[in-house]
Amino acid sequence: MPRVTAEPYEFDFDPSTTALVVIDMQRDFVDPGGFGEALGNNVSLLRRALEPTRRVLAACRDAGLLIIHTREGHRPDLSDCPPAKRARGRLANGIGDPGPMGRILVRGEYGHDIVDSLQPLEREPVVDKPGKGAFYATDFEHMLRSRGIKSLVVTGVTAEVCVQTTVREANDRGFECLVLSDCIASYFPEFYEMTLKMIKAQGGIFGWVAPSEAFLAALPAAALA
Ligand code: TIU
Repeated sequence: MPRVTAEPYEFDFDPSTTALVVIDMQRDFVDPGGFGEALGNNVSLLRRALEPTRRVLAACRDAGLLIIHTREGHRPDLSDCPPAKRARGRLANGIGDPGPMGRILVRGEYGHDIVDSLQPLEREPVVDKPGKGAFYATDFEHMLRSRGIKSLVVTGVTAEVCVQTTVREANDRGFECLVLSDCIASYFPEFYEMTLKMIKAQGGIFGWVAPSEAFLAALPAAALA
């Protein structure tokens, strides 16, 4: 079984029961001129994760791993957006309002979609989620269970919000999560660092952490081809 040199100890995984999860790499969070930047965030901190994630995505495609992408957002009528979520932040332009790249966090809008460099292939499922976690109010868990998935290799943004929420949800459901340290990112450097520390603390309370290089070194080429 492939073994990744990871923290707090080695991460063993079977490629046939492992999925790559790419969380919310959406234009509105990551691209210059999007919602995230309009809120005053420095998107370059998020963009650091793009190229390592692109390499991991390519390698997982070659290896034949299941790849699932997620997007945070809502139906155009906002019927799946809790009023509390919409009100939070007292934003002049918040969820559902016109933004620099279309209506903010609304499905079908340009800004809601995934960045060009990480666009899903036709065969790769995309989970549209109304919350921060990928499991809440989606068919994500059903897809993983249907495919016999036991382990998740986790990438995406932001570290402390959608990545952590998803990893915590996955952990409680019995999935083993390896978080790739250079493939997640936050607008807040201290939140990024603390996310990695939290996940691997106490003997891996939520999972494992490794740089993508360590995962790629362990991933057999064409594992499932
Ligand atoms: N995808 C995700 O993390 N959604 C957020 O709202 N993140 C923030 O950091 N705000």
